[in-house]
Amino acid sequence: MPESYTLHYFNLQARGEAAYLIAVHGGVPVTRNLFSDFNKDLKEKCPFGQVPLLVVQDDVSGATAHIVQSIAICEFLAKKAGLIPTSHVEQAIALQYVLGVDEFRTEVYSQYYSGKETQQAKKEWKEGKMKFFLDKFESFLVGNKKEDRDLFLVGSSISWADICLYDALVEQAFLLDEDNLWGNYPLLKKFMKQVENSSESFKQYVTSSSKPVLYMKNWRQ
Ligand SMILES: N[C@@H](CCC(=O)N[C@@H](CS)C(=O)NCC(=O)O)C(=O)O
Repeated sequence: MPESYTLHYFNLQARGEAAYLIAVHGGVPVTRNLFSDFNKDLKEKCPFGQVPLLVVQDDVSGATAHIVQSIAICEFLAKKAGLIPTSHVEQAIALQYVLGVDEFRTEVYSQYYSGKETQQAKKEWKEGKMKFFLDKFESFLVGNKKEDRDLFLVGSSISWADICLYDALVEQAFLLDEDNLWGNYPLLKKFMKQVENSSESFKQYVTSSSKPVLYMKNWRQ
C-alpha cells in the first residue's frame, strides 16, 4: 500500500532527528516540516500535544494516522527501513538500548534546564551520569564484538539501536562542546565512524549542511 510520510518537528535536531536518520539510512522518503513556531493547529493534532509527529497518509484512500512519541516513530520507520533485528530476543534487546539511549538524552536535558550554574551543571553531568552511560555503551559494544566485524549494539548488522545511539552522542558532543567526547572509549570512537559510513545516503546527509541546527544553544559558556 503506497504511503507518504511527513515528520513535523522544531527546526532542531534533538528528539526529531533519530527518526529522520533511520529513514535516510533505509531510503524511506520522509518529508520534513521543520518549524520555529509550534502553532495551535499542529499541537491539537498531536495525541499528547507534543512533537515529533509523524503523519502517515495512505495514498490510495487518503486516510491519515498521527503518530507521536519519538521512539514509536523511530520503530515505525525502522520497520520500513529494514533496521529491526529478525529474532524476538534481538528485537527486545534493540528496544532495551533505544530506551536506555532515551534516558541518557532525557537526563542531559534535565541537567541542561536545571538552572544550575553552567560549569557546575556540566561537571556534574560529565563526572556522573554521562560517564555512567558512556561506560555502559562501550561495554555493550565490547560484549557484542566479533572478530574483524563492524561494531553493533545488537547482532551482526546495523539496527535502529545503533542509529539512536549515534544521534544521541552527536547531540551530547555538541551540548558539551567536546568533539572528542568519546575519545577515551576506543570502541565507541570506532562505532561512530562506522555508523557514519554505514550507507551512502546516511553519510551524505550527516556530512551535509542540510541538517537542522543541533540545539538552541550549547553549554559553551
Ligand atoms: N516523550 C516525548 C517527548 C516529546 C517532547 O518533549 N516534545 C517537546 C520537544 S522535544 C515539545 O513538543 N515541546 C513543546 C510543547 O510541549 O509544547 C517523545 O519522546 O517524543
